[in-house]
Amino acid sequence: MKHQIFGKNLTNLPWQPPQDDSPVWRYAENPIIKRNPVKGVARIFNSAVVPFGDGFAGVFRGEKINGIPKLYTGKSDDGIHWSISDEEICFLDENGKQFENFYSYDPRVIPIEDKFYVVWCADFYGPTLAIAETEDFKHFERYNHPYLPFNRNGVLFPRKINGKYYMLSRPSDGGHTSFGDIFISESPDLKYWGNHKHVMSRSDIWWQSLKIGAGAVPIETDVGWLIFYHGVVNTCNGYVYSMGGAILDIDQPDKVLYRSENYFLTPEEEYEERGFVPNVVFPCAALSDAKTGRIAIYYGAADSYVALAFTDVDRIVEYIMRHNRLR
Ligand code: BMA
Repeated sequence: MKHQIFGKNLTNLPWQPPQDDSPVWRYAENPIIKRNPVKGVARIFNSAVVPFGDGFAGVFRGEKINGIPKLYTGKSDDGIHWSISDEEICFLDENGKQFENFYSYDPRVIPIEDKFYVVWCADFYGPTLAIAETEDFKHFERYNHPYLPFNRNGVLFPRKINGKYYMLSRPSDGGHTSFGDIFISESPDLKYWGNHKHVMSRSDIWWQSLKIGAGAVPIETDVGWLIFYHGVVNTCNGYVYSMGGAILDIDQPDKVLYRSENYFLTPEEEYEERGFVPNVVFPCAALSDAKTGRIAIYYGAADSYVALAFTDVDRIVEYIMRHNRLR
């Protein structure tokens, strides 16, 4: 390997070798979670998974049959076949009282030291970021509203940087936001956030010209933090969501070192082009194996399914550098 991932080995990472020289390639058996996966849940998509015990665990966005999105846990031995709980996650506040809200969606799960942190979009006089911690995917302690409305697409870095926690996010409006850049905020304790900085703007490149939002947990590499994010273009038939990537400076993660002008995936398969909301590829998680450099990306497809895609550190880092265009 020319490039290196700094992280844990994950020998049971889901994997299929590439068939061509695409920067990212889809799992042949996609989608891995189909419609009506659990009683009372019509669709699971935009969900996040992590290594847990000998297998994997995740937090899933389940759109209930009344149309309200809520979060559900899931377990898997291989990262591909998932057993999803039919009970919504019950979040407790720091005094042990139930802390729920009207809706919850687009979770990311970030392992930091010996805990897992869930960041998602919840209702607080409009959509904004919520944070909870868990060690066992059974008990979840939710922090009192860490962000003001409106904000979405919050993703924590998987370790402290210069002694602080960092979060990427995308300030928005209360609806189907028609603008948006990626910002970064820092915190001493994950509860109080400040020292906000701008990281990346939407671009004049068409696929990411309307808005962008952080997706998977950043992966630490020898070149910098590798991020997979979504970019949106507005067309005469509505928004189209694609996946792209960039590399941020290791010690100053508000600095973009490289950014691919090309998308890695755009809606092309039936399960991406057709669904509850057509033409959506929405990454929310990435698992990596430091030993082999392999990366598995989980993304929501057409607001209807969970799908899986792969790349490896050499291929994706080289691709981003070769197609670098910062604006
Ligand atoms: C965004 C979010 C995502 C969704 C996307 C496309 O605003 O709500 O959850 O996947 O729209 O509908």
